[in-house]
Amino acid sequence: MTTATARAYPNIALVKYWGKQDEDLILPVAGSLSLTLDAFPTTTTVALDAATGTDTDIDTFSLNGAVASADATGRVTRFLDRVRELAGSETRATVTSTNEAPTGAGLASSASGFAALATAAAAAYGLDLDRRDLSRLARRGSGSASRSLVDGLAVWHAGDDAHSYAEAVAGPDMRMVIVTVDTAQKAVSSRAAMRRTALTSPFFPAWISSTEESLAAMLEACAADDFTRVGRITESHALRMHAVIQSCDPPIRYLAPTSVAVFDAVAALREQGLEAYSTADAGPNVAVIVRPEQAEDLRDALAGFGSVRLVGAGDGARLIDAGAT
Ligand code: 2P0
Repeated sequence: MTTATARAYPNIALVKYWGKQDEDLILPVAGSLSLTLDAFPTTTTVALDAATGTDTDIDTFSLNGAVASADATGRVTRFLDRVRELAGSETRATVTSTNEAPTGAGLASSASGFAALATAAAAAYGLDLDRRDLSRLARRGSGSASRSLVDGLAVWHAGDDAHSYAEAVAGPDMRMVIVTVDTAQKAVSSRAAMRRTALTSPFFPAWISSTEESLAAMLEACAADDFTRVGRITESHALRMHAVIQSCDPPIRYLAPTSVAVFDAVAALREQGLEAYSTADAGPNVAVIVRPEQAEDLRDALAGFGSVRLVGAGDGARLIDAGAT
C-alpha cells in the first residue's frame, strides 16, 4: 500500500488574488502576497487503491469523517487526474481529510485543502517535486493553495504555467486577529464571483493594474521591514477588492455591517496608538494585522464584534508520514 499524509495551513492575503487570466491552468491576472497561518490545519492522507486490493475505478473522498459531496469529490478527482497524468498512473485513490477550521469562519479554505492534497498525492504517486513545483501543482486545485506551500509571507507570481508559483519573502514580524462576525455559508463562491467580476465589472482593468502596483509597493515595504507601510497597503487594497466585487452585475457584497464596524474600530484604535490594519476575504469576517507586542491588546479590543482568535505565521505544507507498507 502506498500512502502519504500531509498537513497544510490556510493563508490570508494582504495583496489579494481576484481574477484569472486562464481558468483551466488557474493563472491569476496579477500576483498576490499572503501570510500562511499557524492555526486551522488540514491533514490529508492519500492511499493508492491498487495495492490495497480495492481496485476500483473511482476515487473516494471523505472530509471530517463523512463521505464528501459529489461536487467536492469531483474536484478532488480532477486534481488527482492531473497528478496521475504527471505520474503516468491510472490508479485510483482513497483520500481522507480532516480540517480543524471552525465551521463558517471563512478559514475552512480550499487553500489548506489543496496544499495538503498536492503534497500527499505527489508523494503517494511517487512524484519527486520540489517546493516550487508543488506550489504550481497545488495552484491547479485552487489558486490560493499555491501560497500555502510556503512558510510565513509568500508571494504568488502571475505569469505562465511554468512561472506561476509562490515563494517566500522576508518581511515584518506580525500577528493576526481573526474576527468571525458571521458563520453563515457565503452566497456566491469565490470562484464564481471572480468570474462575474472579470466579465461584468467596468472597473476590472483598473483592479488589475492597481493590484500590480499594490504588490510592487508591498514587496518594497516587506523588504524595508516597514510594518506601517505593509498595513496601509493591506487595508486599502482589501477595500479596493470589495469595491470591484460590489461593482459586478448583478452586484455581490460580502462585507456585513459588523465587518464595516470592525474596519472603523481598527481605524479608531490606530488613532489611540494601537497600530493595526484590516483585511477581509470573500465573506464578512475580518482579519487584522498587528505588531506582536500589541497583539493581545488588539484581540481584547475586538472581542465584542464576534469570536476572536489570535494567530501567527505558520509553516508551508509538509509531508508528515509516507511509506509503502
Ligand atoms: C485571496 N481569495 O487572495 C483571495 C481574496 C478570496 C478573497 O484566493 O477559483 O479559492 O479555487 O482559484 O483560491 C479565494 O480564491 O479560488 C481567494 P480558485 P480560491 O486569498
